[in-house]
Amino acid sequence: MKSSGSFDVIIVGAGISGLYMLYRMRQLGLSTRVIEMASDLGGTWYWNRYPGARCDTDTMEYSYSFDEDLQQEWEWPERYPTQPEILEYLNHVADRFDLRPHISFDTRLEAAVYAEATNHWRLSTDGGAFSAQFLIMATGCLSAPNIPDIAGMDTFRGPIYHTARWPAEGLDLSGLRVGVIGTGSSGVQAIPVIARQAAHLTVFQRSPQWSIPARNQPVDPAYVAAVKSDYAGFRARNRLRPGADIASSPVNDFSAMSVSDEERGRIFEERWRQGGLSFYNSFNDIKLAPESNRAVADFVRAKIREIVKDPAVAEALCPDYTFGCKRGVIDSDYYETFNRANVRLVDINATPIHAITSNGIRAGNAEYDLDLIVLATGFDAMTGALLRIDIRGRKGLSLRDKWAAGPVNYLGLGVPGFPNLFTITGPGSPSVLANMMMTIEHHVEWLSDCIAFMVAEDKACIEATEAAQAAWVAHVNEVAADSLALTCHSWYLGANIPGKPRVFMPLPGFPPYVEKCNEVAANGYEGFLMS
Ligand code: NA7
Repeated sequence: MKSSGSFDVIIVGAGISGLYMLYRMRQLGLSTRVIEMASDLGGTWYWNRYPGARCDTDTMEYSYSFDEDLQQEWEWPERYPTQPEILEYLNHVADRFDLRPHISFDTRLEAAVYAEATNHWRLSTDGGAFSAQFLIMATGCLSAPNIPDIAGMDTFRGPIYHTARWPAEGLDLSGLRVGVIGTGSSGVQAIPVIARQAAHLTVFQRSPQWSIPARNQPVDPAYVAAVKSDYAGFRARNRLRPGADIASSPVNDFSAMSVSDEERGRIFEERWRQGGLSFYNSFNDIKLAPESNRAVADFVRAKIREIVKDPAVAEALCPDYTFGCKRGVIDSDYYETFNRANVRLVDINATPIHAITSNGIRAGNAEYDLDLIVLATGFDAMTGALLRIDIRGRKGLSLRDKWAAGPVNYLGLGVPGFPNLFTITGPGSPSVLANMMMTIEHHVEWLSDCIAFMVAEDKACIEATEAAQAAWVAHVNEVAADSLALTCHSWYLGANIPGKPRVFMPLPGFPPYVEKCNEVAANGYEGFLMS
């Protein structure tokens, strides 16, 4: 439904964050509207329909915890939920809590301007004008597709699809020669499935990938029963953990270098067999200590060489950069796929892509004939979705100008100069480094409590102070400084987007972040000015 009008709260985006925020705002009795550019709800899980798309977090953790009946009743079939399963779940949630009538679909926010006289935001969309006291940006941190600028893209005679813009009706790839550019999480999930469907697949790899076997499997009914016997306790314990998937495989709280070579190998093997991102928990320092990092890197490279039969292909698939400095990737038969006769790997570092032609892709001295090109090239992460909208705060200050040298804010939630505007999973938030679902719930609950406080205290305006921002930015930089994640080119740093400022955007450390947010609220929203 398209519409316009004036509301207490406008939420931008009907994904996991936006739906839960809407639920909480309705509970507070506030007039609320969600505006969503897609034709239906789901956010990430609406858009990412590429073959093999699924979440890399355990299904028992990747669901809302706010309603006991919901979490008891919903059943997930496998260890990792697929895109259609998550979309079905989110649709169920929207219907169950009567959220759908409050969402305007097919409505793209173009500009948001803060009106100081009324403390309201005025929004222009392609579907009408809106205004609201509070503007909640639930626009997602991996939602603005990165479309590379490759010469000749408009000359290709076949279709070109970004993985996050895959046709809803699906694609029949049988008999086609497909080219995939990009080997991040999306590419690594899509490549094995495309290889099984297509006549031929050419993978254009810029950076080889550190990938761990997902070991997806049907859920274990005994495990599900155990979790459901005390789901609240399970969630509460997870809230004290830095990441997802740790419940079943906790961090071994000792250094990789504190054990013998034999014991280290045994532990890596055990975690490799278990699969999933908990492989990163094999030891407590594989992302921090260079020697431990080298040990895990050598282990994974040995696995790649063992799996991939052609030694030259295996070498091209072996990363030489820090293990864990990019977002962790898990797979089902990714490296194995390169043993198939219909799959070819093109290392575009050795032979760069020069152009897309009418027939395919020209890289190095070769031209690869293709019928379809897939861009698994990722996203303008964390800031992209926000900065594609013209957001103007006090005195016409533009968010694009404010963040020209990189994003700055307070708690990853509020930006000085932009009163009554909040971001969920934005820069400075720990979301992408932690359990995404849990951090989203945390942000939404904290913001709902803050707005309830303002309503109770009859406050019209809240704004983070410059001093709080300065201290927060210094804190994020200090925490991130120890991380090996700073040592390579990644979307955490904006390094995947030409011209984007190189700033480490997420905050490492979810549980301490929650403590800090609690402290801020307990001290009357310290660091924010309310009037
Ligand atoms: P990612 O992880 O950003 O991966 C994108 C991939 O595309 C990666 O291999 C990039 O290489 C490659 N890429 C990007 N731009 C280009 C150009 N211009 N030419 C060639 N190759 C390119 O995105 P995903 O969608 O896979 O995953 C995003 C997140 O979703 C993931 O982290 C999970 O949290 C879920 P690069 O590594 O930059 O050299």
